[in-house]
Amino acid sequence: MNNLQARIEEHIETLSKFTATPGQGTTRLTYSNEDKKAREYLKEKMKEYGLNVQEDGLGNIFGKLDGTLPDAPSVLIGSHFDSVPNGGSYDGPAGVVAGLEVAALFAENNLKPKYPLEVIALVEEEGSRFGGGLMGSRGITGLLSEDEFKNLTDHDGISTVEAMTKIGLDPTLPIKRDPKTMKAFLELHIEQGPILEDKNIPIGVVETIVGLTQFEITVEGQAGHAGTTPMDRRSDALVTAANMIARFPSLATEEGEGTVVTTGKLHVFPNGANVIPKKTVFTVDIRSGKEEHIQNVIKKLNRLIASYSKDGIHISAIQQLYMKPKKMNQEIVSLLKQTSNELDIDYFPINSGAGHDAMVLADVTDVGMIFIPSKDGLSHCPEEWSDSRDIAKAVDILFQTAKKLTEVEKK
Ligand code: HGY
Ligand code: MN
Ligand code: MN
Repeated sequence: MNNLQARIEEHIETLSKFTATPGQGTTRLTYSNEDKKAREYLKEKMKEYGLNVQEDGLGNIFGKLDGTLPDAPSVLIGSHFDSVPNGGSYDGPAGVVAGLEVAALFAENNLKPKYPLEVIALVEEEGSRFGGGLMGSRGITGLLSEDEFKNLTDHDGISTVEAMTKIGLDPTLPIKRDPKTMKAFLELHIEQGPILEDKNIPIGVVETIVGLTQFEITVEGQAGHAGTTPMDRRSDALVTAANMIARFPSLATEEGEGTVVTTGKLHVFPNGANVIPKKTVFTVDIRSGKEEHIQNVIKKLNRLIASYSKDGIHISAIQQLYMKPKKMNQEIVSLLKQTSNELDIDYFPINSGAGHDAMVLADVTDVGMIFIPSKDGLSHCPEEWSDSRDIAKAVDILFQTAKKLTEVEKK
C-alpha cells in the first residue's frame, strides 16, 4: 500500500470512530459531540498540512493555502462530514479526505498556486438533525438566510445556535460568503449506487445532479382508547398516514423516467400500543432528473392531503427543501475528463441520483464532481464501503485539476 493510500485509510478509519452508534454504523449529527471530535481531527490535519483554518457562522470548516495573487478567489475542494443515522464511513468524509490529501500534495511538492486552494468540510448536508439538508452549503450561498438558519430546531426543540454554542462554535461569525471569493468547487463523493462497480470503472465524472424536494407532513386526529372506541368513530392519525404513504410508490411510477418518492421518517404520538394515534409526522422525499416530474408529484401529494383531510383529520405540510436538477460546469467536466485521460484512469460520465453540496454551490461558482464506486451499490447504511485505491485515484485527478485551476507557478 502506498503512503497516500495509507493516509486515506487512516483518515477514514479515524473519522468513522466519531459515531454515536459504535458497531452500528456512523451516526454523526451536526453540532453533536461526535461532530466536535471529527471537527477537531479535521482542523488538526488542515494545520498539519500547512493550511490556515477558519470556521464560519454555521460551523463549516475552511483550510486555506494562500495564493500569490492578492485577494484572488479560491479553488475549493471538499464535501460534508455529518451523516445519516446509522450510515456509512465514506458518504461525505471521502470527499473531505480527498481535499485534505490534495492539500498535502501541494505541501509535499512545495507548490505555489496563483489562486488560493481551500479544503472545506461542510455541516448538515444530510439534514439528519435540523431537517431539509444541504444546510452548510445553502448558508454559504445565501439560499438559507441567517434568520431561517437561526430558527431551525432539532426533534428535541434545540436550536442550531444553542447546539453550536454548546460545542464551542461561534454563531456570530459570517454565514453568507461573497461569491467573488470562490473560483471553483470540486467534490469527490461515493456513487452510492451500483453503476461504476457493475462497469468495473474506478471514476465517474458527474454531468448532472437530480432535482429534489422534501416535505414534513403532520397528520392530526384524535387520541382514544384502543379497546372502547368503535371503528366508525375514530380519527386515527396513523391509519391516515399509512394510507397516504402506501400511495407514494405509484406517484413515482406514474411519472417514470427515474422519478423516486421515499418516506424515510415517521413519528407516532403518543406511540402507545393501546392508544389510537393522535398525531403522526412523516417525511416525503421526491426526486427526478426532470423538474416537471417533481412538480407533478407535488400536485398529486397536495390532492392526497386534501382528500384525506376529513372526519376529524387535519393535515399540514412544510416544504423543507427544493432544489432544481443541476448541470455541472461543462469546462470543469471537460477538465476532469481530460485529466483522467492524462493519468490513464478510466472514467464513466454519470448522473447523480443523490443530492450533493455541489448542486448548491453551482449557483455561485463553477462546480465539478467525481464519483468512486460503492461496494454492492450500498450507502446510507453500515455496509457502505469504498476502496481507498479508488480514493487515491480520485485524489490524483483532483490534484492535477486543482493545479490547473489554481494556476500553480511552473518552477
Ligand atoms: O439525500 C441525499 O441525496 C444526500 O445523501 N444527502
Ligand atoms: Mn453525501
Ligand atoms: Mn448522504
